[in-house]
Amino acid sequence: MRVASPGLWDFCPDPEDGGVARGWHASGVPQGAPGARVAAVPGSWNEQFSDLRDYLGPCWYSTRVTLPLWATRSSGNQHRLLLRIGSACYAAHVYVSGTLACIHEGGHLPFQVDVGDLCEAAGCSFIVAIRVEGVLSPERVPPGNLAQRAQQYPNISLDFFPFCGLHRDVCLSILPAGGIEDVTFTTTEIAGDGSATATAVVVLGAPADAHGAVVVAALRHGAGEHVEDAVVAPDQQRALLTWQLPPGTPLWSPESPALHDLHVELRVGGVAVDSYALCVGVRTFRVAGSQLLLNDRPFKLRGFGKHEDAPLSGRGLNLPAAVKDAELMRWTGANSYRTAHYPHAEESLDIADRMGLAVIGETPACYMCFHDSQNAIDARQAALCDAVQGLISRDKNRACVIMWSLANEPECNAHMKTHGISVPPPEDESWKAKGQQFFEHVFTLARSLDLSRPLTLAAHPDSDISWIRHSDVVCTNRYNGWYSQPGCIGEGVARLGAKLDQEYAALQRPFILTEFGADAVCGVHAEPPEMWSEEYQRDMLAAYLDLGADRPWLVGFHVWNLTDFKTPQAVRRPGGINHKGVFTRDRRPKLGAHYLRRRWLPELQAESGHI
Ligand code: BDP
Repeated sequence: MRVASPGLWDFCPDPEDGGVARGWHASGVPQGAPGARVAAVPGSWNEQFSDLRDYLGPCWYSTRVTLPLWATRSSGNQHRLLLRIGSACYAAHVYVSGTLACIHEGGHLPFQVDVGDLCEAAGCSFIVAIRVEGVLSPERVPPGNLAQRAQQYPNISLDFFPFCGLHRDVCLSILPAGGIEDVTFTTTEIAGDGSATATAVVVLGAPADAHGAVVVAALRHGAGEHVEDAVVAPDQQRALLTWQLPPGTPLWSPESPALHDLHVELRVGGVAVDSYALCVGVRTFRVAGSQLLLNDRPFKLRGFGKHEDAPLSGRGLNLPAAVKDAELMRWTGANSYRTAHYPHAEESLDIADRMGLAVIGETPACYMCFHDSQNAIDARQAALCDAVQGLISRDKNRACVIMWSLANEPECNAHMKTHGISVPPPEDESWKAKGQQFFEHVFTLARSLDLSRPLTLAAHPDSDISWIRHSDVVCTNRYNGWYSQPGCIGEGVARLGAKLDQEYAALQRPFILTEFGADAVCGVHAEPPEMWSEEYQRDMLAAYLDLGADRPWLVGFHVWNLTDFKTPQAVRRPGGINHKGVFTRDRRPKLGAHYLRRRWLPELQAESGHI
């Protein structure tokens, strides 16, 4: 059940943070209050309101919800009523009818709270009021407002705008008490004859009673159906179901993204009391030596890093933009992308599952740094661990998600200097050891949650090798020919090739270039090519892609970026835009996009058997 989302909410900035004192948490934002207006949800307030473009402080959203009678407990139903918020950037205080239901920190991931009792007390109709703020702080992930000012505004070293607001849908879901709490579907093996083994672990919200329960799960694709069941013994809460699927079972891959409907039913005393349905793919993905294997066949990634960013909606869910971006990726012949630099909307993953785009799912840990107080580092580690848990539990059943990226470009001192942040003297190398401990903890957590996907972090060239060693696949972001060796693509790429060869010799595992590219201001041309022209961007992409020719361990190329995107204001960002997109922010192709299509589309067509 949707709660006025997508829709218009009463909205008001609250720079003095006096909303609770004024009673807005109980009565909602009054229409006549100074600054009060309506705001679109989902959406970023920074794109909707000129006076709030750079405002990151507290704002209030409120709406009245009226439940149908059958959804209240007074109807005799003992169900749970969960209020689910898809993404609030960065932190939210959620009030139901004036009572604080929950406080949540961290954007880009859903959180939910059982509001059954609060709603029961309030009756059928009540106010949901949410105070959202995106204040930058060294203790948040990503960090901002570090003691040293970044040379950009707002004061964050990130290269993407810190959009704020209710960015995804707000829903109420009604669940039976003690029903199906969680399902984890995994393909464990694909044998040489094409048969496959898959499992589902089903967890109940409460232990089964003295008579036990039965879980029945059907896996369907077209006319094929495979039904398994498992008994949940009294007092137990879990069931394990295993399918032996015959040869010929359709597998998920970018060239043939077969999905199966998984329908799970919980029966107590022979009566169905709950059911849950989701789409899954039968597929395996793993590292073998220096190769990636999808369904036990070598797989190479062609694609992009991309943001959630569009005019007007900002970082808010924009379904037409999500569909368009997937279409544009396919138009170039791409088969994959990375959700830089935070988890993207579930709807985007629905599209990727269905269209066959393999996804590297990234946490919001962009530019983690280790030069400030241990308290701040610990706070960021705790916030990142929450995000890792939230991300894996949200996306673990996605066929499209092949790998988790636990961070992007953790900061090393050399990198921080480029952001204008002063760093400890070179002899102080304590940041390396602090980073190593930090990543050891985070990678161990991720491995305890999901052993079926490789782990990585998208490294900066100067990231310490002790951090990178935690990765099953080395992902590395490189800008030779742009930030280093500017104007000299040939020299830059030659140096990069030599450096990558050394790194591979030390690390001996698959490498992916998760970022490379050049800013091209759409419409700027130059012959011979020079920086900021479309020709320079095109030539740089071509030279990087050529690096793969004699390096079989270089198994992926993700161009930075699919589209131009909004950034903080900085001298290197004309118009507050990063121009490394091969499409503009309004999704028009530059020369680089046409080049990629010429190079990649034949590969995609050959893989799909279309030529
Ligand atoms: C990389 C970052 C990315 C930036 C990119 C750039 O990972 O967020 O947008 O550089 O400078 O360092 O364009």
